[in-house]
Amino acid sequence: MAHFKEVSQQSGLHPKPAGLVLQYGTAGFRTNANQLDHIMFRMGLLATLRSKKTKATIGVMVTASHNPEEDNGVKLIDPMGEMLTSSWEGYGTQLANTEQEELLTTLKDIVEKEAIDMSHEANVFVGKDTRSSSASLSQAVLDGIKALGGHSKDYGLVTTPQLHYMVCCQNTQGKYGDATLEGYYSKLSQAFSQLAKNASNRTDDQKHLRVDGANGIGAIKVRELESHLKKDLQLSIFNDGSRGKLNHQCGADFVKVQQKLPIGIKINPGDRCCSFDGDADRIVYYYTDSKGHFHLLDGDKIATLISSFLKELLNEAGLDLKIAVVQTAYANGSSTYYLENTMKVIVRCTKTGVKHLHHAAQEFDIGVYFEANGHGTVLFSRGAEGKIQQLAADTNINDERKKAAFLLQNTINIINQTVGDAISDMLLIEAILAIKGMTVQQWDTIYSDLPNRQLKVKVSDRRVIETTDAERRAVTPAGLQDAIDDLVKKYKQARSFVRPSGTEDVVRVYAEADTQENADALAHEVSLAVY
Ligand code: NG1
Ligand code: ZN
Repeated sequence: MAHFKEVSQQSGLHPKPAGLVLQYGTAGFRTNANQLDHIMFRMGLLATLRSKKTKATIGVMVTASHNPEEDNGVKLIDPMGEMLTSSWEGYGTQLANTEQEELLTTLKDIVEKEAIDMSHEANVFVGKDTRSSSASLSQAVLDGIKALGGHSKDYGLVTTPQLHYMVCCQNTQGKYGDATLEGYYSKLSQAFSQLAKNASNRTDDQKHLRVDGANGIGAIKVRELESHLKKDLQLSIFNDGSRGKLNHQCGADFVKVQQKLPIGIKINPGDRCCSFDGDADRIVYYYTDSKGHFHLLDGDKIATLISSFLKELLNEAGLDLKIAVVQTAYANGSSTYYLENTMKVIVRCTKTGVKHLHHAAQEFDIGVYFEANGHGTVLFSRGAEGKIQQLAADTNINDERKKAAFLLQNTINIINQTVGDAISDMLLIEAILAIKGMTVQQWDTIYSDLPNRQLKVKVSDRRVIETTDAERRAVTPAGLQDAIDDLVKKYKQARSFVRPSGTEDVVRVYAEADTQENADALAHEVSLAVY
């Protein structure tokens, strides 16, 4: 077929370094940017096949999120704006690793196995982050799409969640919104302004939020959003890319893991601040107190704030909908305890990786999911959305129920349900704090985090560690879990687990205990047991 000939010719311009093996992991492909040109071309091919197979628009995002500037990566987005289905991740790995001369055979194998009608047209949306390598790498994706005869739309610089949003809008014929940046900003900012109407007498201080943009795409996009927000929210943007390096001593991952302020931010005690990561799909909040101590409000605190807000609204609206919070093993033990025992909501724990949380959240009327690192969103089932819309349209209900239904309706509109979105989460958090008249310190006191520590350990082959029970226990190598159990017994309120990272060549160690010293000591001892 003509297209295969074109692929054969074009792939020569994006040759694979012989012997290089990479895997489609929890966040697609991610490694040093200079190893990725052939991967990008081939992911353009894969996205085109996926589009022909699903008869829908597919997304390809070029980013390495919180990784250093020298890295890059790519992930595919499925028709409803969700991550690429697991059954196709294997094709991604196959295509990535097949040597140059075998590329057509591998491609044809996939076409045959999936019974893809190659005459069907293909549409692919492409986006990229601000890394210096992203321009040429996204061009390689576009080349791959073109070689297989697919149509592409290049959104250029966008956040990861913005591209997910565009794909979903496109495939739902605009029901979710317009597949444009303007559409995205207007939908979110209008919902914010409706919610903010329910906040009384906010001072300028209360409206003021400091944002660390990680020197990445989020800084550019939050500035674009600003002009849509009018005076409802005032943003001071730091690390906007004009001086510093992407993710270097700043951004959500740095703040969460180091538990300290990012570089380049000017704050006074009590000021409310947040940090985005390099592709703006994660957010964490923080402040310093009068003694200069740093306080972090991570994904767990965010999930608690959002789920308690939603639960109160459901009560006020008189709606009987099942709400659950989905976490991973990294969730602070105090948050799980608070959610289960004080708030009495259902809590689920899944493996690390947003797609696992997303799937678990889909099982409930309302599923709030957040990784402790600040990646998360809220999913409303179709039935739940229907009931909320119906109630909002009902003229025979009292004012309290009417108001709750109105707030729920706008909460749905402010949320990007396709994936965790720093901008959308930021607006929802700001709206909740405003409506509740709550300061960041009051939010922080909902529960106290158990002191914790995360460490990375370099080992020769991290894959020797296999885990079970949502990654909370290691089954191999033999004896490792027993050693961890023995160490944990030495400390109070302690918990620890290890797992191989899906995005870096390291083993991650997590520990929590009654004091920071003990959490640090436990994490250190467990990392010695991993060697
Ligand atoms: P790995 O490297 O598999 O731990 C990290 C994050 C995940 C997820 C992915 C994708 C932690 C401990 N892990 O995965 O939660 O966000 O990156 O970006 O934060
Ligand atoms: Zn990210």
